[in-house]
Amino acid sequence: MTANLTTQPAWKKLNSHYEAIKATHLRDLFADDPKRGETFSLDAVGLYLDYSKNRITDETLSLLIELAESAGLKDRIEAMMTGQKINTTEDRAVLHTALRAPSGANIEFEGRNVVPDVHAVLDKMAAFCEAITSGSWTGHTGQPIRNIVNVGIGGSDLGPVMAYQALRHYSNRNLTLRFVSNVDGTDFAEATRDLDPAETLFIIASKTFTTQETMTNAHTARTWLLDGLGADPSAVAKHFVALSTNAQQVAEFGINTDNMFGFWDWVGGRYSMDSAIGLSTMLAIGPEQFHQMLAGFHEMDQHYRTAPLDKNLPVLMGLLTVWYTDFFGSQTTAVLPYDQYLSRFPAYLQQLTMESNGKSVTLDGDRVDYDTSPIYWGEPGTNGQHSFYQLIHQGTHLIPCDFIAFGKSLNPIGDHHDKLSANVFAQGEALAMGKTREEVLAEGTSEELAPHRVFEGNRPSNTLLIESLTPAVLGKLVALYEHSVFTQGVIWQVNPFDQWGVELGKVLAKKIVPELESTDQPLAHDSSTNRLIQRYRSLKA
Ligand code: G6Q
Repeated sequence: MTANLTTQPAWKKLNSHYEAIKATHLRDLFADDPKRGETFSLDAVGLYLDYSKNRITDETLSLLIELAESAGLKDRIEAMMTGQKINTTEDRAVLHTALRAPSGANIEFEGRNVVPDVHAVLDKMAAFCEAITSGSWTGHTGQPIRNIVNVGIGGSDLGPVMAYQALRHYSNRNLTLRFVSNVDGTDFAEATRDLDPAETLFIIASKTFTTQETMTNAHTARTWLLDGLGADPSAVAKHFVALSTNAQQVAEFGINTDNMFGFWDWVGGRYSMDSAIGLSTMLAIGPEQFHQMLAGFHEMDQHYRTAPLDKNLPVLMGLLTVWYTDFFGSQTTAVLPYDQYLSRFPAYLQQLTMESNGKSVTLDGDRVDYDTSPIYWGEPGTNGQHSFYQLIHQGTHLIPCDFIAFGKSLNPIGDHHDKLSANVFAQGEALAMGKTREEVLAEGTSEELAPHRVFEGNRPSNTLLIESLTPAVLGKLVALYEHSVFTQGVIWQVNPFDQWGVELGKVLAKKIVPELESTDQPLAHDSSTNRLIQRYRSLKA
């Protein structure tokens, strides 16, 4: 069976509407409506979204909203936020919004209010942070902890890395934070080469506590520590803590479960940076600011749940993504933060967006006959301008861009910030308006060079303009994209919360490890894989 989305009335209307407006230029839309910049903007929960530079009209928006309504978006949001098992392929609830609910809230899952459990863990994390920063928690030799190494991968790494970079301005500079994720030994070696084991704490972050990469790095960390501290196994207790849902595996590894910070089955890996997985973030910025971040998340959750669909930031952004992906055939979306602190934000979003909606069957198992998640990518501005922006301006692909800009710099040095901000506004303007042949010729460019210097324009972008990057704002931004992804998933009828696509490679890798360790084990792969393994064996020898 194929999915029924494209046969729905709202979809069909969008199709005809697309045919009618696909040639309309943003230049004309702005010329026809001097108030467009105001009409197509939304100021909510401290974020200002200008979405006027999108190839949309009032009609586009009402049809997209109709599509969301016919998909039952409001009910799906309620189902998610009230703990229904909407992750049907894994039979799980999806309650990351409970991780940032205020302590008095009541969110029930299987008859139990989970909010007190969430806050008990947050309190335990805060007490631990206090013990580390005050120096009352010491290492095995009595020295205070100065280095924190988070060992995790995927959802147990990308959020913590991104948040640490993003909130560095607010961080305790007495602590050195490092992140080890890759099973490539280089990652561990470089992260630890200048650290003193006596002052180093490893946070083993793994929901399952069985992930090959993380367990390999965790064992290497233990060996490194014991080699450095004289092989007394009791040292592990003072230098290792675990973030996990799997107490049994944590104990088997040798970490006292008193030093384990738990979370729950209903927290997906890529939705977990605000759970115990955020311990490194809390250590860096302190419990109070971590709570401000959670409050920011919660504000966006409330907005998503209660604001009308046409005044709802994540809904608008999600629907615009559907509009470009399925009607304009856009394959990618660029996220371009004009803030160096957000340098890892696009990488973080790659997992959030693509692992969530990179699916080709619906919840019912039917094959889709439309595109799902675009490819997300990006780099901070202005650096990207000196590299790949050429393709966004004059290439053959239509690439919707999300610009993220701030009114105030956290490092207000000279006129840097005005120059930075001038660039972000200029890029949005140039992409939308372009430069016509007439304008190019009027500047004195020769006929011969003119085609090279014409900018077609009509390239869409959103601009988020925010006062400044605070912990609360980071929470809001992450929740904005989480819910935009959910909105897209609801329209596309896919399950944004499983990731079966990563399984096959993992299973095969497990099978190949012994084949690489052996020199003569017979190989039964395809001829390409067999030859690669044989060549690897001889290179290794
Ligand atoms: C995220 C994915 C995946 C996961 C990692 C780490 O949504 O499920 O990226 O986070 O595979 O898993 P563990 O935390 O169990 O080690």
